[in-house]
Amino acid sequence: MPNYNASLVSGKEFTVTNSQRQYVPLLTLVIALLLSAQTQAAPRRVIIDTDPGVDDAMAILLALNSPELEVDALTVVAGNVEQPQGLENALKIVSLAGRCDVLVAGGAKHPLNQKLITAQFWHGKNGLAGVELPPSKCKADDRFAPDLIIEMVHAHPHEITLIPVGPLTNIALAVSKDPSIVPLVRDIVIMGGSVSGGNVNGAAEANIYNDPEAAQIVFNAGWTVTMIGSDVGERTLITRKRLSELQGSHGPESDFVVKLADFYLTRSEKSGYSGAAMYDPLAVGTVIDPTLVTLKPMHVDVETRGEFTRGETVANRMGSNENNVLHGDHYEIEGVVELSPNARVCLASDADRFVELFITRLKGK
Ligand SMILES: [Ca+2]
Repeated sequence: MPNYNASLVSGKEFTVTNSQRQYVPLLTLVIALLLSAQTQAAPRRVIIDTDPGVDDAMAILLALNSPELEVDALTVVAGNVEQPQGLENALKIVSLAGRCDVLVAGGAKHPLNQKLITAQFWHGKNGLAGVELPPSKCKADDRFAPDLIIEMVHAHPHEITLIPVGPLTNIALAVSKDPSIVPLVRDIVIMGGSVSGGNVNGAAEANIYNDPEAAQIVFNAGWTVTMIGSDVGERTLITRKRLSELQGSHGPESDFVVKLADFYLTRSEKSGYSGAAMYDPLAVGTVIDPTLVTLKPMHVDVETRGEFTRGETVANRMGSNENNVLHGDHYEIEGVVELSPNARVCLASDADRFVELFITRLKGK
């Protein structure tokens, strides 16, 4: 029997006999199983820094139900609700999911340099759309959240991805106390900011607006921040039609998500949206599957002084600033000053594929 030409690898021809050919499908299956086992064996460690929060709760449940992630801890920051309420909410969410193995720690109770602004208007009186979950069977960790972050990053160098989905106070406190964690963090993916207008006002997105000084510290800490902004979150909507797919599935987690999303949709519809913005869940989704988003390297600074723009993320798309030099009574442009990117800014998402992922992961849970 003649040999047949099996393949060309790197331009070099090789041949496989018919007797060898029968093993090719088997070999392919073994390789696929090995790759799949490797993927399952090495989920990515994450710490979610959160102010739960309706969309926080959805983000946390997405993470807890995704085999690509190992959620080591939830660290709670004041934001949508006061910190004690946020801590109680986080504990109830992990308890609902039967995941008391996830550490839950309370952190900052107020922003670095301004008064706390809470958001019961958007998230309900208790931050969870008024849904009363059963008391938590899980207990809070005693450590202050920024200290827990520092300890865990040192315990697992280059392994932990931080996913901050609230004001950046806890993260700023952690990197200010111990800047050596910065190169030891594998990645940091935030929900916050925008490159095309805010959701608090014309300029600022809520998480950045609620602690601009902390955000400026975090963007310039020396790592590359992946920024999933509100402008993309607003184009990544869960609609009533998609929500109906969860309605019939009846598990404690999916029932909870249906109630949260219903409240959130009602509020969003009153504000003219056709669905509810998946702000925090999209940040988690980006860590699960980076192909869901389009990212562009840019340098981002946070405006901390502007009368109308405090809390705006100012993203430089050109990678440079003009260099203006004083000549007598006027300035003259003398070339440009290069700016290194400190962020990967999300410009777009594959919204349908993300919502599909979200529903698939929560269905029947
Ligand atoms: Ca949040």
